[in-house]
Amino acid sequence: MALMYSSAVVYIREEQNNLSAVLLILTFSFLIDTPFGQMPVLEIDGKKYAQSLAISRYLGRKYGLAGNDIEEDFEIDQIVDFVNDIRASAASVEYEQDAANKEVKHEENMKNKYPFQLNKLSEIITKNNGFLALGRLTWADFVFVGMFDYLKKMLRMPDLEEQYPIFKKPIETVLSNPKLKAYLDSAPKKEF
Ligand SMILES: N[C@@H](CCC(=O)N[C@@H](CS)C(=O)NCC(=O)O)C(=O)O
Repeated sequence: MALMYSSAVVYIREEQNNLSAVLLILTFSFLIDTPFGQMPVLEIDGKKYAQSLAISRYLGRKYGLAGNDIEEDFEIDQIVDFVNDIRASAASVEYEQDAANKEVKHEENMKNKYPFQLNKLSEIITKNNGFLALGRLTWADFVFVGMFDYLKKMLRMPDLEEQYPIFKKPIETVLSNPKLKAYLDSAPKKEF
């Protein structure tokens, strides 16, 4: 982090009066104040909570969307890790710098990874009556739905929920939560 900060300072010196340099230093100054130099960060009463899945698990436990024992918690954790594996498969393509390699990696995933991963996820959601785990609403559903637009983009499957119709169930359930709906309706729209 100190390294990031000092490189930003050097950059600023080189790019005097350059607005992007100013924005860069503001971003670094902001991130330097986070637990791991990364977003997202949740702050409650001055305490900072980092790491998206740890935050999701914490909120799930806090608000009654976790398992009732360690076996149930395990069922939630394992499906969340699996959803995160799908995200990681797609992210490894996106972060490939070489354009030709990027396409090769995408085609490999389309052939060898995504069909298995998405069919398996679809099977599990079907078995759980439209939920990710335990046949009821848990924080895993929030993780999946929160990640869904990102997944569609990264997997290059804009019709993902049409290809796997059972995915619509957790989406409908989570997004019909009145408080969440009100929040999302009033939040600024962001295109991926
Ligand atoms: N494992 C972390 C990863 C977080 C992460 O990679 N955050 C990115 C943004 S999505 C970040 O803040 N990177 C630092 C930067 O952009 O300078 C999590 O799930 O919260």
